[in-house]
Amino acid sequence: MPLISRRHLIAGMGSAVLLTAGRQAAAAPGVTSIAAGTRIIEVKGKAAKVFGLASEQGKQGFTFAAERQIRIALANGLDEPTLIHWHGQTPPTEQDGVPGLSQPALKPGESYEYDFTPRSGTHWMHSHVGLQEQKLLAAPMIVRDKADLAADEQEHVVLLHDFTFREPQEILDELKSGGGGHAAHGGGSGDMSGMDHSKMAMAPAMINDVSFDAFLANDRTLDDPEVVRAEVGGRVRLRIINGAAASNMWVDLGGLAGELIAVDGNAIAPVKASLFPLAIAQRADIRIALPGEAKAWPILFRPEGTNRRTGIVIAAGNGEIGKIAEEGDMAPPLDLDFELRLTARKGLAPEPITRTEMLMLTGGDKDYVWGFNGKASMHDTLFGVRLGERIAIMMHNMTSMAHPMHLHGHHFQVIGINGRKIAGAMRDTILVPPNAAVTVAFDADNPGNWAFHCHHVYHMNAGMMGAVAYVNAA
Ligand SMILES: [Cu+2]
Repeated sequence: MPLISRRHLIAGMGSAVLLTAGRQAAAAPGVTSIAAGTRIIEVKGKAAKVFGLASEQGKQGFTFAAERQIRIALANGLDEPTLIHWHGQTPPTEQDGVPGLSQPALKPGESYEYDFTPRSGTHWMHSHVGLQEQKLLAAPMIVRDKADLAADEQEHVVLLHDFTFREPQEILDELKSGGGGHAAHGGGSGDMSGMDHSKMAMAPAMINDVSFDAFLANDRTLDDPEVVRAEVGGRVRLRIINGAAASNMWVDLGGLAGELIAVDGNAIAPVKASLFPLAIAQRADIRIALPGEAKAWPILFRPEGTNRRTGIVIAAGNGEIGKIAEEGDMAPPLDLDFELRLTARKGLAPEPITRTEMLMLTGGDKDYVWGFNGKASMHDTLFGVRLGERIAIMMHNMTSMAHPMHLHGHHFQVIGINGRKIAGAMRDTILVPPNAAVTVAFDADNPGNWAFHCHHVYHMNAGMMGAVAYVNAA
């Protein structure tokens, strides 16, 4: 490895990774190195030590061209075990990065090489160990296909986070001890005043069970937002990733209109709007044709159930950038109205469903135990499937909180929302709001043991995670 890139790595990652960097030097040509390490960011004028996933160039995350095989050398530069899941990718099961299902976590200083065929789209990678995601152990993983490369547009990736200065374990302990979700619920993060009550579910819903110190867009808050310089009248494609641990958000283009062209890395029939729901772990590719004037437009990301927000600024020409307030209108809870409007560009092939599995999403009582069908899980098998089957999963949320449900190793089509049949989007994560019933279908074409879980990191660590296991028996 040339000295210059090592220097970048040192600058980007701190000395903890230096040892690992030396080892990475031996990586074969064509292998992309990525190191889990610590880094310092500034949040509201205070230094915060967080985790990160830096490439050799010191950049967080990476971009691939779809045509080439991915070879990734992951190095653990942390002083604790970690393992990274390639969210949205469909590698062989042993490369999926889930301890207990695919491979053991990497100990400090250990490396592992991954080697799989990439799936194009806006994806990301994040730790699947404990609560590390809350400490920002996540980064974009963009795979561009031929059409992306040919498009006459400026691309910009935005990774969203919710941020706390507290130790995530302390938050989980508090949630588990002091009256469940309500413990951390004071302080207004779930304040319903000013809410659009027509959007409320039948049961009293809880929107947020954790209060955050800040919300970040590419690690920055609105007092110092990232500014994306664009051409007057130009075209911009935002690849937005909700990497928050526990916050569903709205993407608010303000005075601009955009076209949602892909969700979770899958093309859809474009939908024009200014406000788009983006649940935890979901991705949205939004194409914006900028008006023909030199002006700066804030793009806001608004966590549901709060008046807080984060954002970036798209500045066309010499458009002047004004100060943007960090508080605004109360954002209503996400619902599935928008989801009903989405249609996959390429859905599942017409084929009968082999079997429908029913899953009740349950829990969230005072003990803060979450799970399926009344039982907390972690790596337990929820149901078995056989290679070649078309499986439908009908989820019914019996709890008072929304759950962004993620299936590993597959992309599913949303085929039913509250009893209404649709040929919806292909996704890997779907939000199931309180009282809602959502049905998804997928083809069992990737043998293994696959995690199926709520992507709210505290719910997941409190039992709302299980496995879909391939079985051979006839
Ligand atoms: Cu959940």
